[in-house]
Amino acid sequence: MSQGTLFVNDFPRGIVAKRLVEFYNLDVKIESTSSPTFIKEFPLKRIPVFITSDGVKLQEMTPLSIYLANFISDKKVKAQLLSEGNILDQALQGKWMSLSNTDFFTCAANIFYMSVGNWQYYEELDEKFWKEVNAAASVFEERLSKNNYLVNDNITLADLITGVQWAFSFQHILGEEFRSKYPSIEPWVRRVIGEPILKEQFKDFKLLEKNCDSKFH
Ligand SMILES: N[C@@H](CCC(=O)N[C@@H](CS)C(=O)NCC(=O)O)C(=O)O
Repeated sequence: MSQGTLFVNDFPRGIVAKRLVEFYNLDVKIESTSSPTFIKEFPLKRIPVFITSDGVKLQEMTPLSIYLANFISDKKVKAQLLSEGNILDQALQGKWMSLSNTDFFTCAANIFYMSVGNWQYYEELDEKFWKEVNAAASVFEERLSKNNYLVNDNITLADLITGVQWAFSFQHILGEEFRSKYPSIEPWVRRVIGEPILKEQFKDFKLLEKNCDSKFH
C-alpha cells in the first residue's frame, strides 16, 4: 500500500521531496496543487504537504523531507542522507535546514516578490531582508570555505534542501556582486545540483547577473 500522497508544484521548496520520491522510487503518490484534496485539506495553500495513507497531514518542508527519506530502501544511502547514528550531525542538519528555510530563503523570497511587483517596494524592508540574507550567507561561507559539505565529509539531506534554495536564489535573486562576497557558496551549489538526484532538475542552471531588485538602487 502506498505510504501516502505528496502535493507539490514547481516551487522550490517542493523539489527535494518530489525528487526523493522519483529518484528512490518511493511508494508515494504525487499530486498537484489543483487536486481537490490539497484545496480542501491545506488552508495555507503552500507546498510541500503530505497525507499519509492513514490520513495524517504533514506540512513544513524539513520534517516532511526527513520523513520521506526514511523510506529509502538502500540502507547506506539513507544512513548517509539522514546522518543516522550521529545526533550531533543530525542537529547540524537541523541547523542548516532551519537557517536556510527561514532566515535566508524567506528573506530572499521577500526581496524577489517586491522586485517583481507582487508586493509594493519598501526600501526599509528591502534593506532589512538584505541584512538577513547577508548574515545567513556569512554563516554558510564560513563553513564552506573550509569544507565541501555542510555537516560532514558527505552530502546529506541538509545539503540537498539548502543547496536547492541557494541555487534558486542564484538564478533569480542574488546577482554576481552578492555572490562574489561569498565565493565558497557557488562551488558548493554546483556540487549539490550536480548530484544524480538533482541533475536533471537543474540542467538549465544559469546564474543571474544583477540582483533582482537592482532597478530600485
Ligand atoms: N514553512 C513552509 C513554507 C512553505 C512555502 O512557503 N512554500 C512556498 C513554495 S517555495 C509556497 O507554496 N508558496 C505559495 C504561496 O505562498 O502562496 C515550509 O517550510 O514548508
